[in-house]
Amino acid sequence: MKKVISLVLVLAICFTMVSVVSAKKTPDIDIEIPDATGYAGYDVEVDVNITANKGFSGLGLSFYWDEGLTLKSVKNKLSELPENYVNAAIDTDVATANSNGRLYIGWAPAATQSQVEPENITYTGKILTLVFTVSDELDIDDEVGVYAEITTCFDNEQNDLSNDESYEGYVTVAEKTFTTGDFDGDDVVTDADAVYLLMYTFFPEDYPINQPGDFDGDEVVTDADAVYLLMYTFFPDDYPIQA
Ligand SMILES: [Ca+2]
Ligand SMILES: [Ca+2]
Repeated sequence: MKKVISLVLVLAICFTMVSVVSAKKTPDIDIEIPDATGYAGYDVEVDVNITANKGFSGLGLSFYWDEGLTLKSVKNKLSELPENYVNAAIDTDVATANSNGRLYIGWAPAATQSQVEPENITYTGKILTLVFTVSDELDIDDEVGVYAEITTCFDNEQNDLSNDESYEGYVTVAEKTFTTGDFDGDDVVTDADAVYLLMYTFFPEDYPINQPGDFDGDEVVTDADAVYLLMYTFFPDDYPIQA
């Protein structure tokens, strides 16, 4: 009989534990900053993803980062907002963010249209990409952090969805093993590399690139960069590429 009772107890404990574990609440809002690999003196892209989202009508994020990273630009992926939203990320002033050591980004219903009840945004996925320049004073294997906090988050009934979490991702400095401009990996920069980069712009999965491909400095990799690289092969002095 004792054995039966202990068995029942054990089972009861197990069930309790299972229910405690399964009752662990999914956060109303959650974000992640995946780790990235960078090269000293080069730009590195750090993504910010929303991984859980109950549905918000306002969201404010605050970012800061370790010395060794300088914010260069913010690429905003949360562009398809409902009509009555403003997108504060577009107004981000990178110079101010660098001098303050903080970047604030927010999304909220536009004040002028506040009579229209805002929809809740339930988007999950990449919301923005922070582009940093990695200091050329950093050494291989150095790790520099990018940190985020949710400063405000609410839904269209003004329920507070924010939390006290802080999120972090790290850029690890790797040894630069590529020759700048050499996309096909034969160690010399030729028109074949410009063609490779052009193919990348059409079929990125079939033509993966081993290094940053933005040569004209507009922060996106397009056919213009392939043309720039081609011009470099003819006129390297007029079309310099980062060594
Ligand atoms: Ca090559
Ligand atoms: Ca470009």
